[in-house]
Amino acid sequence: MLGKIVIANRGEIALRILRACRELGIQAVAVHSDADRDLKHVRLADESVCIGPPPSKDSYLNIPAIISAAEVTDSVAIHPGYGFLSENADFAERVVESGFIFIGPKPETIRIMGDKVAAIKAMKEAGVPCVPGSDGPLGDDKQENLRIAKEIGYPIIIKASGGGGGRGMRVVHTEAALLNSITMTQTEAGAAFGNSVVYMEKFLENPRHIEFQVLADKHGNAIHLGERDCSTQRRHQKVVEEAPAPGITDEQRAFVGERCVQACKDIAYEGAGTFEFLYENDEFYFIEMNTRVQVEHPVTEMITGVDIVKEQLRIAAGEKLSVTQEEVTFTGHALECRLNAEDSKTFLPSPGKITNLHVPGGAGVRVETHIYNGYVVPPYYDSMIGKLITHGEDRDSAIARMRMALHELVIEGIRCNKELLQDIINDAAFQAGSQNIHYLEKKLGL
Ligand code: MV4
Repeated sequence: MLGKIVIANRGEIALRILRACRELGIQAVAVHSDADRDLKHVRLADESVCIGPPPSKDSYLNIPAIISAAEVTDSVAIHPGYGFLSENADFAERVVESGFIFIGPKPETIRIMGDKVAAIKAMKEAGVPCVPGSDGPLGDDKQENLRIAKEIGYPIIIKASGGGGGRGMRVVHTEAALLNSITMTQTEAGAAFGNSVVYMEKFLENPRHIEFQVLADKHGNAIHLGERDCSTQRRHQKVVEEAPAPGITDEQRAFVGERCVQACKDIAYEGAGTFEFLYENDEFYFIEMNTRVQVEHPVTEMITGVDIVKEQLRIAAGEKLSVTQEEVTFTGHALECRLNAEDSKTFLPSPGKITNLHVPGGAGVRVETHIYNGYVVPPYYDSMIGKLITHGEDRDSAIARMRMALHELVIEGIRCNKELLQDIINDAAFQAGSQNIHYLEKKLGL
């Protein structure tokens, strides 16, 4: 197993990674900004190193500072968590070049998946179902672009190859608007991502967002852990996630899961990964792959019993996956609510001191958070302060436990989105399941 690792992240995921290290007997180094000295995992880690001032660009995105921290602490590996440098191929490359293990896929794999055109090409070749589209970058032949769009059929969506996660996209409803929209998306993409390559897809009007979790080791073994439904989102920020996705059959799960597994083998994928799909009219369409551990990984852990972060650490150490596909079973249903330090109605961030905290508990309730009574939520970072996860024998039971967990939760001193989460959990439309990506924004009247 790994001797000592650097946790290159903050908040709940840093604590989650620290706990996995403890279970596996790995020493852990917390790196933190000046604003994060009081983070729970910093107190609990074996060692800690301050890597810079509060702004992320000077600390959690400061590549030399993080690599230096690994050097001075004699660490052997770096876990990037999610966000920050987790999907930065240049960072992964410099980690490896500096003689450390990057806990994630190979830098080349991260680079391919960050290039959406290349990612879709690789997945299509591997037999993963994709959205009908241009199957490559758009050139400057106007007639050819008009022809491709006509063949796909309007509405179409133009996406930046360097984008992803909702950045750099434009929907086009008519032929008259196409050429201008292509030019505008190219210009914006060039400015935002330093890459003006764009591609075209059929625009799906009311899809669900369903993603498959995979794990792959360095010995050519790959498995899937089923899917999560992440359709309940606002402005590309997920709010509630669940596993399994309501209404998805065992046959659909096995079919799509096996294609994801085959794709992992074809590209020699290593580590944890997520295949993102849009799901509409009983069909799955691949859109992007994430090469990191995701915020919502616990719902998959709850229904499979597989510890995804421990698997990441084992894979990085060169061990084989601890389970085979045949050993993966799906039990019950899990929900996750993201707790944000923000106003339930205005969504304005609400940093500050937590003056009173009561955390829910009981059977089937899991809380992933770094906050504690007296903790001060800093204003510099993402507003997510924790996650409530519930598991039950079926969806209704997971919902009932989430209702109770939210009722038990007390956070005072700052605003949080507990009321919004209660509104969703108590909404008949949510309870009916199979909400699509527009559900929450429509509910909020946006
Ligand atoms: C789409 C789409 C409809 N049709 N692609 C947004 C985030 C990025 N990962 C892909 N996104 C979308 N791609 C086609 N061909 C609609 C979205 C989309 C979306 C997707 C998932 C979750 C929330 C979303 C919100 C708005 C649009």
